[in-house]
Parts: sequence; structure tokens; C-alpha cells
Amino acid sequence: MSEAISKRLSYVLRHRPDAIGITLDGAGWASVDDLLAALARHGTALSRAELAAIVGASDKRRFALSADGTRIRTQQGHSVPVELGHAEASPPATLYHGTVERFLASIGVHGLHRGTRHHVHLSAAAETAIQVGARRGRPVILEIDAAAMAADGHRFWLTPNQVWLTDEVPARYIRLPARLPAAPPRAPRAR
Ligand code: HQG
Repeated sequence: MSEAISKRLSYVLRHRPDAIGITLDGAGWASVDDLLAALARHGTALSRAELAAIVGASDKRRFALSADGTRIRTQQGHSVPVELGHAEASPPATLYHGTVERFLASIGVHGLHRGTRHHVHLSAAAETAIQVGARRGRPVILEIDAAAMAADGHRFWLTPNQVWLTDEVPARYIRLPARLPAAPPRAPRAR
């Protein structure tokens, strides 16, 4: 139940606030009162305590409540125009991106693009990238030469929940690591 509500919150706060008739400010914040009233009008009655519990339980700290508890936003992943004001930061030498094999040919030519999101999402930990890639199938982990990107003037931002953001990753900074997750065993061929 709360996972379904969490997904609905992500959708509304990142992509379609208009779907329930609320607005976000320039930094992506919505009024908690407006959000709860709008959700109730659209069939998802939720108390303030239940909302706080969902925010606290989110595995990746997707949501943030303002210090006074009156506003809520998602930390990244928007397609609506917001300026989140995340801190620009100097990245570790290597960052990781999890994807799947079917995207590799295109990524090899075009690099990593942000698609409908505002940024390309990267992580300092390879394990995180494995989880991100696994949403789509057998994960493939790309190593990003973040040190070279930064030296060449690419900018990076770090969200409070430790997602590294950048505008794009040109193909020349992307390396396929040697250690890929093990392939599933092949069925023996009939002779
Ligand atoms: C791929 C979730 C072809 C890219 C996760 C990815 C993350 C290309 C997909 C966060 C490409 C975009 C972000 C190119 C990139 N050609 N495919 N040139 N460039 N791609 O969901 O990084 O649960 O927008 O590899 O956990 O997968 O939403 O980005 O597979 O943190 O909080 O295009 O979303 O967090 O997919 O995931 P996405 P992502 P939440």
C-alpha cells in the first residue's frame, strides 16, 4: 500500500502536479496541506503522520520535508521545470551508471543522455548502479571517468541522498568494466 502511495507521490511531485491540481514552487516544493487535500480529492486519503512515515521509509530518501514540515519535494528525477539548488560538488575519480545491454550500442555512440529527466544520474557506489540497472533487466555497470569530465569542465551536483547528477556523459568518458555480472547458464544445445 505505502509503496503504491510512494509511487503516486513521485509521479505527482516529479512529473504531473497538475494531475491532482497542485503546483510546485521554483525549487520543486509543494504545500503539504495542498498535497494532502488534493490526494484526498483524488481518492488517496492520507494523514500527515502517514505521509511523514512514507517520507521516512523511502529506501533512497526520495522525498524531503521542509524543516518546518509544511512543504514536501522529491530530491531528483523531475521532468517538470524546477531548480532544486543541489550543491555543485567535485566528484570522485570514478562514478557508476547502471543500465542494460540493449542500450549499450546507442550509449556507445551518443553517450549518456538525461532523457526526460533533468540530469543523468550516477552513483559513487557500483552496488547502487547495479540496483538501478536491475530495474530494466540484467544490469550492466558503466564506469564513468568523472575526474576527466570534471577536468574538462563538466559540472556535477550531489543530492542529499547521494545521487550524482550531471548534464550528459559523452561516450569518450564511459568504460565498460571487465567484471560484468555473471551471465545466466546457457541451456545445452541439442545435437
Ligand atoms: C538509458 C531511479 C540509450 C539509461 C533510479 C537508463 C535512479 C540511454 C535510461 C534514477 C542513453 C534512462 C535514474 C542513450 C541513457 N541511448 N539509452 N544515449 N542514455 N540511456 O530512469 O539512470 O526510483 O531516466 O542507461 O534508482 O535508469 O525514480 O534513468 O537506462 O536513481 O527514485 O536510458 O531513477 O530512482 O532511464 O534512473 P531513467 P536511470 P527513483
